Amino acid sequence: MKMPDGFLWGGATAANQCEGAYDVDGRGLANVDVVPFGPDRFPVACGEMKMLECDSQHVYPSHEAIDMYHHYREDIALLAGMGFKCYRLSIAWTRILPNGDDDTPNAAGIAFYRSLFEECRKYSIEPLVTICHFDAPIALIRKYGGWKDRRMVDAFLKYCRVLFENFGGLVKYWLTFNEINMLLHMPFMGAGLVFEPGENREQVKYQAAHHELVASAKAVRLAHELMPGCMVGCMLAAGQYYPRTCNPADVHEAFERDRDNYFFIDVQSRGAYPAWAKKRMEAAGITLDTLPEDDAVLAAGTVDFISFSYYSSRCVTVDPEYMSDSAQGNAAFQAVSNPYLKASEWGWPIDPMGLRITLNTLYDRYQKPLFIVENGLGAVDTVEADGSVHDSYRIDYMREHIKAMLDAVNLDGVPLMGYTMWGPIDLVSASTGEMKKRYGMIYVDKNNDGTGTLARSKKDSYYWYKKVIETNGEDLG
Ligand code: BGP
Repeated sequence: MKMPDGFLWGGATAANQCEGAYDVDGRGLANVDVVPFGPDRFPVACGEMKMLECDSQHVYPSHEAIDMYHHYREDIALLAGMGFKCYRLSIAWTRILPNGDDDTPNAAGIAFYRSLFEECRKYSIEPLVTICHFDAPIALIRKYGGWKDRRMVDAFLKYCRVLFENFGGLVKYWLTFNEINMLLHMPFMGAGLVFEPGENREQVKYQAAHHELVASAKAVRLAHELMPGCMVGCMLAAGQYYPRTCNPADVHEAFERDRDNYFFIDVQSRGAYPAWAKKRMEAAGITLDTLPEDDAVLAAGTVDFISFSYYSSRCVTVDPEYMSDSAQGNAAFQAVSNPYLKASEWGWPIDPMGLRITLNTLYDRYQKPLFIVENGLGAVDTVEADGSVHDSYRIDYMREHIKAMLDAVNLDGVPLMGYTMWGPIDLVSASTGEMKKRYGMIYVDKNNDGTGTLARSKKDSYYWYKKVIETNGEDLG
C-alpha cells in the first residue's frame, strides 16, 4: 500500500519552539516567551499564575531554542535531504507586529519569513503556515486581556492581512489557530488568558473561543479574497476518547469529552454552533456576548480542510475506582490509563489504531479533506561515541502510525492531503519546556540546562523517513 501521488509528506514545527532569537530584530514579547521551564510552567500556561514578563528566577529554554532563526538555511537543506514535500511552520505574530496591532509591520520579520519561504521553494517544499501557534502578543494581553476581548479579532485580522499581502505568492496552505481546543485546557498558552479572582472561568473561556472562531472565519474569507486558490484549514488537538468500560455512563463520558473538542471544528467546518453546544452553555450559565452579524460571519468563513495533531487516544471513566489512575497522557487532557496500551517515556499512550479511528471519525463528521499535521514520539535519545543516534523506538512509532494512515486511506477511503510529523528537528517541548523530550529525525546538540553547540546531525530515523517518502509510503522498512 502507498499514498496517492502528490501526497504532502513532511514535518511540522512552531516558531516559539525552534526559532529562538526571541528579542532579536524588533520581535515583541509574547505569552509563549514568558511560560517558564520547571514547576511554574503548568500554572502559568493554565492562566492560574500571572506572569507577563520574564524574571531572573526562572529559565526559558525557548528564548534560544535551537536558534533556527539563524540556522534556517541549513535546517531546510536537511529537511530537503529527506525529500520533504511539505514543511509546516508557524509565524511568530510579534516578529511581524511587535505589539500585536502595529500600523507598520516589522520589516525584519517580513524579510525573515520571505527568505524562509523562498528557501523552501528552492527545494520544491510546499510551506504550510500556521498563523497562530499558541502565540498572543504580551502588549495585547496587557491591553485587552488576550482573547477575552473582542478587539483581538481586529488585531488578528490586521496581522493576517500583512501575512496574506506579503506571502500570498509563496504560501498556498494556511491554518488559522493551532490546536484551537487547547484554549480550554491551557488557557494562557492557548489564548493569553489569565483568570482574575472570582471570574467565571467557563464564561471567559467560551467567550474567548467565540472571538477566536469569529477571527478564524474572517481570516478564511480574507485569505480567499486576497489569495484566490489558497486553502485554509482549522487545526484540532485530536485523539478519540475511549470509554474505560462498556458501562453506558463511561460511553457517555467519552462521547461528551469528544464533543468538548469537536465544538470548535463543528463551528469552523459547518459554520454554526451545534444545538448541543448552545444547550451546554445554557446549562453552565454561560452567556456569550455576540454581535448580530456573527452568525453570518461564521457561516461564510468555513474552512477548506480539517487538520489535526494526533499523539494518542484518551481513555475516560466515571468509575471512582479508576479515576485516580490518571498517570497516563498529556497533562493538558485528563485521562486514565488504558490497560491495552503501552506508553511513551512521558506517559503518552501509544495507539496507532486510534489514528485510523480518529481519521475515520473526523471524515464521517465533516466530509472534508483531512491533513495530519502533527504526530510523533517524544523520547530521550542517546548519542553514540561516533555521533550516531539509533532511534529505533521512534521509527517503530512512526511506522505503525503510517500503517494506520495507509489503512484509513486505502481501505477506508479517507481523503488525506498530507502527513507532517511533529518536530523533524529536535525542538523545545510545548508541555514541559524541555529539550530532552526529542521528536526529531535531526538531532540538535542542545540540553535542558542551555548547554550544547547547536550542531545538527542525522539520526537513524532520518534515513528511514527518507525512504518512506521516496517510495510514497510503500517501503516502511
Ligand atoms: C502539540 C503542539 C506542539 C507540540 C506537540 C508535542 O500540542 O501543537 O506545539 O509541542 O504537541 O507536545 P510536547 O512538545 O508537549 O511533547
